[in-house]
Amino acid sequence: MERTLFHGSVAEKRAARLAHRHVESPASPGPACQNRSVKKLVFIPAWNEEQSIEAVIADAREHVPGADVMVVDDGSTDRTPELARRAGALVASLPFNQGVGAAHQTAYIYALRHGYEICGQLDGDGQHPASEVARLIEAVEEGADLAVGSRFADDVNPDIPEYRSTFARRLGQRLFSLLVSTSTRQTFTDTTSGMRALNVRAMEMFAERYSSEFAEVESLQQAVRAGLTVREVPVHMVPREHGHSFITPLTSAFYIFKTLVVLLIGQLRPRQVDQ
Ligand SMILES: Nc1nc2c(ncn2[C@@H]2O[C@H](COP(=O)(O)OP(=O)(O)OP(=O)(O)O)[C@@H](O)[C@H]2O)c(=O)[nH]1
Ligand SMILES: [Mg+2]
Repeated sequence: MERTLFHGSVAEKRAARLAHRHVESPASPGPACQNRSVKKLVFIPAWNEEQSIEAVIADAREHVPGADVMVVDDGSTDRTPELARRAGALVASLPFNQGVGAAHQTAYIYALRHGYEICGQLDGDGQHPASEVARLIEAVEEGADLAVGSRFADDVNPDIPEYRSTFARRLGQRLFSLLVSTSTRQTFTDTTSGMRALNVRAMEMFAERYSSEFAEVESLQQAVRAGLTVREVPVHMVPREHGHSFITPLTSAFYIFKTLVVLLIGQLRPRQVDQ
């Protein structure tokens, strides 16, 4: 049975827009689920990631064997959807590129409508080892509403090469961490991390309202201020092996400025709980 998720006009319009996506079944069934007690979806937002998508799907199927794997193809113009289907993933195709936040939100809506209880997410460029996403899912199973992988926290596995960011982006990340930590009264070291796991409570919130542009940073502020339990888990991430980052120094600077404005506005919204 489908759940009715959208009541507000903005959310309704967004849902209608996202509903244009086309979800196709995998070409071959995934591996046998080891733990079927909790229905899990691992999804991968992907925009022109044909060089890495098959390996990312294989990694997800290996390390989260009880989960269904879905690629949210964000209007790719390369062979990303075709290769994803061939690798055995479900494919949700957005009709045109809408930004990573819309890709995330599509997956949350899909997960809720199809009864998934936990959802894990990792990028399509191969920077997020699925074994780390499995640890985030564990954190949600242990009680977190939202678990976020942090590449800047301590206690990470020394066997995986360390992720390096540019100086400008590290500076921006420090600034976001400071602002989000102040706003939420909780310490966050990696506010732009797209490696996450969520339960139904968090998915419902983000299905209703989620920024397409400031997805990762704003969602942390939004979740904590709404009273959700958000846990940061130390993880390793690796540099991109293929393709190119969609982020340039100029877009970084502009993004930092716009995110600061969004966080300040978020700070003005009423807080739903006092911690
Ligand atoms: N940038 C961007 N990424 C998208 C979009 N839609 C889906 N994605 C996917 O979102 C993930 C994150 O994008 P990246 O450009 O790798 O962003 P990032 O990991 O923060 O940046 P890098 O560390 O430079 O790779 C990738 O899997 C993209 O394929 C979009 O519209 N813009
Ligand atoms: Mg990336």
